[in-house]
Amino acid sequence: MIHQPPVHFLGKTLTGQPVQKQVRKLKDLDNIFLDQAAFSAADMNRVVYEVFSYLPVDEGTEGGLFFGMTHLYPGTVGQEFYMTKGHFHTIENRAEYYWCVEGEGMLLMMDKHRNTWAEQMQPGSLHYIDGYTAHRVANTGGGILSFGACWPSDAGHDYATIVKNGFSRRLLSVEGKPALV
Ligand code: S6P
Ligand code: ZN
Repeated sequence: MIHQPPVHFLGKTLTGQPVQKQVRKLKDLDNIFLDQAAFSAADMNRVVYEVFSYLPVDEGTEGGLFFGMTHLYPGTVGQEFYMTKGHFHTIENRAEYYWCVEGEGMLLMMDKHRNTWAEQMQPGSLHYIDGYTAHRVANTGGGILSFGACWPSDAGHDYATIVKNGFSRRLLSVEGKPALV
């Protein structure tokens, strides 16, 4: 028997069933940015990023894989670039791949000892995120930043640790250029 694939990956996005679309607005990113005054003054309904995920098995299934495309819009809050919330995986040893399709960005990673480093994202860059490593992406360019992700279906997302403690370093826009401080 020959089957049509249920989901199509069209350049930058996914179509078909079951694709889940998630929209994160500024109001969903409370306690993420450093400059709380700039954050409060901003439009809370501003869309910061959209994620299209293909979840072919139930969340929590051991041995399966999920696939996602994230579109992160350009912008800043105070001196910080628009960025994803960032997370550890709930099953901490679960790894992930990110790869950049369009735009310019920075992948921030932080290990369990709170050492933080960054990798530059540009079209074609492939990023291996080891287990036990928090990950967050910032859009450092003037256009949209689109990247793919592939992660184990039982990884889960621990956002709370990042909301509470943040990353140990921040990516700031200093004279328009990214600086990890
Ligand atoms: C899932 C994977 C990505 C992110 C997406 C948004 O493990 O890392 O699909 O969910 O880039 O980032 P965040 O931190 O809001 O989940
Ligand atoms: Zn992840």
